[in-house]
Amino acid sequence: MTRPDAIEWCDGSKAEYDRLMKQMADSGLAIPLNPEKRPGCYLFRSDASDVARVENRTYIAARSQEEAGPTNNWIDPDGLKETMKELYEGCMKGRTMYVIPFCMGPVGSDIARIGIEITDSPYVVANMHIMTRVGSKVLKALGEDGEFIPALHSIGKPLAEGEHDHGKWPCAPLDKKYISHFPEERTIWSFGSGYGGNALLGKKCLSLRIASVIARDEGWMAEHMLILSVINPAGRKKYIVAAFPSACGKTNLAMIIPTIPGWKVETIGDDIAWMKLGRDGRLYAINPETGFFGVAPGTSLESNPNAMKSLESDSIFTNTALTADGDVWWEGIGYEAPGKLIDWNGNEWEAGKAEKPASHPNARFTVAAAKCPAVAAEWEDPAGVPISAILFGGRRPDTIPLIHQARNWNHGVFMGSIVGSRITTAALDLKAGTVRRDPFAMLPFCGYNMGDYFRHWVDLGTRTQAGKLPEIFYVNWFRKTADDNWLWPGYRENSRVLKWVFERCDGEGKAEETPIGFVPALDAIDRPADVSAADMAELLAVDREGWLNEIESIRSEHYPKFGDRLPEVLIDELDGLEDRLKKM
Ligand code: SAT
Ligand code: MN
Repeated sequence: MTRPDAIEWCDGSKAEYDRLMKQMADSGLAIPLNPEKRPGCYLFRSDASDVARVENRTYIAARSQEEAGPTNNWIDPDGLKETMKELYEGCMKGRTMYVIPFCMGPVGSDIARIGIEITDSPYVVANMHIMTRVGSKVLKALGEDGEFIPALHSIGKPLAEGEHDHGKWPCAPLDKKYISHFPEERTIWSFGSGYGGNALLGKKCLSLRIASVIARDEGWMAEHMLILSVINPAGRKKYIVAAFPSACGKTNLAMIIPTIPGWKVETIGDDIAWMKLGRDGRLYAINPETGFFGVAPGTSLESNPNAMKSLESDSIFTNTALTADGDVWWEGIGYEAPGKLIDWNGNEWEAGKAEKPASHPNARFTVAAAKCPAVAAEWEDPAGVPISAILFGGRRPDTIPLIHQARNWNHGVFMGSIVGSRITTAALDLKAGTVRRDPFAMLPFCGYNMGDYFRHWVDLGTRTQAGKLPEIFYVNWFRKTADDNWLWPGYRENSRVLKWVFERCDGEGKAEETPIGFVPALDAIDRPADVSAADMAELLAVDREGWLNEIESIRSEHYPKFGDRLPEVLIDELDGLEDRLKKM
């Protein structure tokens, strides 16, 4: 159908990676960075139309619209296939088709899944090498009749006889981009984009949208969560997963260096967790990926030293700025731009003179997890790590305290279902100041009806003994004072909150029972130097009026979206919360 000039099977070797990188550097698509500054690193600049995931071009093409549910773009699968087949017809002419056998999760783990991505983008192959396990070892595990998830990808820019890209990022125009999922067939078809989650099909497409459907059918969880371990001064270790909407610092938390003496955090993953009940009744998590595809702007030695150290070599940068001496630079890297730069569009850029940022706000780095100084020794354990706590969170300047703990499992599921961030600039259909709900941080990533997904979470709570389930918490690093200053310093100081979570999972840690759940006692969390006792009281207070407004917004705007698919127990949780608050 796609009629490539040549077909290459990817073996996942370093030689293959180096050969493709050299080929892309020779053609002008990749810019090798200065080997004295960033050995083994390359910079790519994408087309201006191809800089992020395209949610309005992302489809869940289930058999029925009801199956896709109220939060997904649904499209009839038969019609979509016809449209896309026309686009795919001859779309790889003049290019090489790469066949990438890849595995999400450690090869041989009983929770791992194999996919085969077919792509005409050598950039995708290189990124898949870092983000997944690619090649011969996967084919061997697949054997003659193993199961795999087919994932077809094309950048959608065939070349005519004698035509060349001339170093320009090839892709199709926005109205021809399709990121399509066929959940019943467990198949992915992507066309027209070469960027991130649109093109690296092992990530959001397979490990979240398709995997969430498989997980529902098989009784496990595919979640948009980081995984970390907290180690106390006595050397005891507990594992925590956390789901936050985008722009809440998931990667920073995953790699945090605690400010509290004697405490340590190690990284297992920064984006996706697959979780399954173990034979002992506890919930075990693996990170299906092998790398980090993180947002570069804002990443600095201050905000995330472990990421910065990981990026010293052997990394791919996309849409960052280039310095005169062949290094990368981005807004928030922690130092001034060293002289004139080349911006992400390839134009000259000078600090103070340019109107736009030098790097795109969604500029990315791709780097192997193994390069992170904080990576846990057990990060690839095929059995996964036992989870003690689940954190939900969002960007909420008011109402939601710094942290509170769920009363029980269903209350925790309720917390997950109301996750959201307050938006500061009006966007799409929302006014500035409203809360954009992003339940479980899965809004763009749940491959089926989200009401059924809530029920899947409720069901998990009935499948093991209560004492074995993780404790559930809601965190909010983003509280502000009435005059718009941060109440909490965030970043590394968030480790103080992780310490309280650790203690609560041990049945320790001082807490008060309130209408919204358990809240730390005023002296339970050691205060950072710039947080006063009064600040702490404000951070931990139960804002009765704020919560009653919150309940009203959930009851009238959020929950009705899910119709009769909304589990009854979540309404019970909402009613119970309201009753307790009214008695306060
Ligand atoms: O582009 S990705 O989907 O990998 C990252 C993101 O947008 O969350
Ligand atoms: Mn993500």
